[in-house]
Amino acid sequence: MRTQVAIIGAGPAGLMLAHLLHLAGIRSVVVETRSRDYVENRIRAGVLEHHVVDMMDQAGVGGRMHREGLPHEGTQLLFGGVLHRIDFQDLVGHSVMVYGQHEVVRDLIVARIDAGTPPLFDCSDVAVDGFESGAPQVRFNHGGQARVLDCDLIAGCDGFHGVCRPALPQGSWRGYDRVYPFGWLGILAEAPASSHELIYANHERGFALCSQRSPTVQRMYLQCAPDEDAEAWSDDRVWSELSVRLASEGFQLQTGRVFQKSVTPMRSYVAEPMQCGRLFLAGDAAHIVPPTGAKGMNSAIGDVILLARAVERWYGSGDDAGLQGYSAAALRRIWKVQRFSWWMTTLFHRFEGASDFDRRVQLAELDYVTSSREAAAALAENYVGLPLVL
Ligand code: FAS
Ligand code: PHB
Repeated sequence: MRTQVAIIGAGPAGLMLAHLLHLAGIRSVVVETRSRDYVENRIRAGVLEHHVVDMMDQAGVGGRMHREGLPHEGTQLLFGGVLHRIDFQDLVGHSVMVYGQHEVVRDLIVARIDAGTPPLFDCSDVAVDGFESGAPQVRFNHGGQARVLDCDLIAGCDGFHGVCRPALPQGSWRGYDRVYPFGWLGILAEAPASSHELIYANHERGFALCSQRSPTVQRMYLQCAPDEDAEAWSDDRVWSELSVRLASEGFQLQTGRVFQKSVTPMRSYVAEPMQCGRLFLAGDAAHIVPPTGAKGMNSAIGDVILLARAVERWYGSGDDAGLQGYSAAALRRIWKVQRFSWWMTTLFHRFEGASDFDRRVQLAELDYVTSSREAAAALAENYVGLPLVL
């Protein structure tokens, strides 16, 4: 087999990259270990930055997003039992779209199939090689057959637990890491929205987030221990804790049947550089953030927009400046995303062992952000999405 760009991973990064390259007339093959059903039903992110919304439209895959997604022009910060609105549209002239990551994945898979180049699902024993010698190769099994895919470039979009980052030569890269002492218990429930906008709550008992997936499905989160057993949380216990942490004047928690429950650990991680020879990392393969800033999927797509432009320039004119500068350009934005995600996480979560002074400073920061237009605008600018090229 031969193609121009081999893409490892059919998550948002890999699928969006394949689609953008297709629109530029560049051939690619997506190699994915899981089944189509698995990747289309993996519940993760829920908020699209305005750049991602625009890119979905420009790429011709935004139709269902506009029909089924929920535009949000602001968000609510809750502390001391009082809700404070951050008005994105008024402060920075942009909004976000509430539309599940799995929906984005579904839309992009359909686009790959319509283009006649469906991802290769259910692959195994995936290995990447030759990316330092200028003759990159991907080996894998598919349909019971050993396959070798020769290519010009490899895009490592295989997530945090993939094979591409570990394939980087020892000593050629390093990781920056922060593990948080808590996780999020996330639920999906058949219930109408409890709030017309997301609510980020700082409460003595811990963080809570009220989000949604559709007018009839709510997405809610509770700060918990990083190794919490989701099954130890009955529906009643979840609703009871959410009602305490989200309590505020005029707020009425809508409850219903919980049909999905899981615990996500919290971690910040960056691998530098994000490239080696003809191998380029994008998305969770290179960096992860705590979901407090709703940046995971958005920064993955931000990476591949940069990478697709660089690849198109290289094939179009032989100019490899974009490819050579990809990691530096992506990291300039990634580290600002890391900062914001870390800041939002420290602002809203309860840290065991925090002193009374720390707690007062946390509340003062929240008071500042909700009483200073400039501070609120800084939050809004980061939340709706920093410029793709900084
Ligand atoms: P992904 O991990 O999405 O995709 C990588 C793909 O590569 C997967 O399909 C995987 O099966 C495949 N793969 C792995 N190894 C492979 C191999 N060896 N060969 C071939 N394929 C391979 N972000 C938010 O913004 N908000 C959230 O609420 C949020 N919640 C999250 C909850 C969880 C449990 C997790 C793990 C992440 C969450 N994230 C959230 C972050 C998440 O949305 C990621 O940032 C996003 O999926 C990144 O997209 P990709 O880089 O494409 O990686
Ligand atoms: C979600 O809806 O899953 C979601 C929204 C905002 C976040 C994290 C998760 O910051």
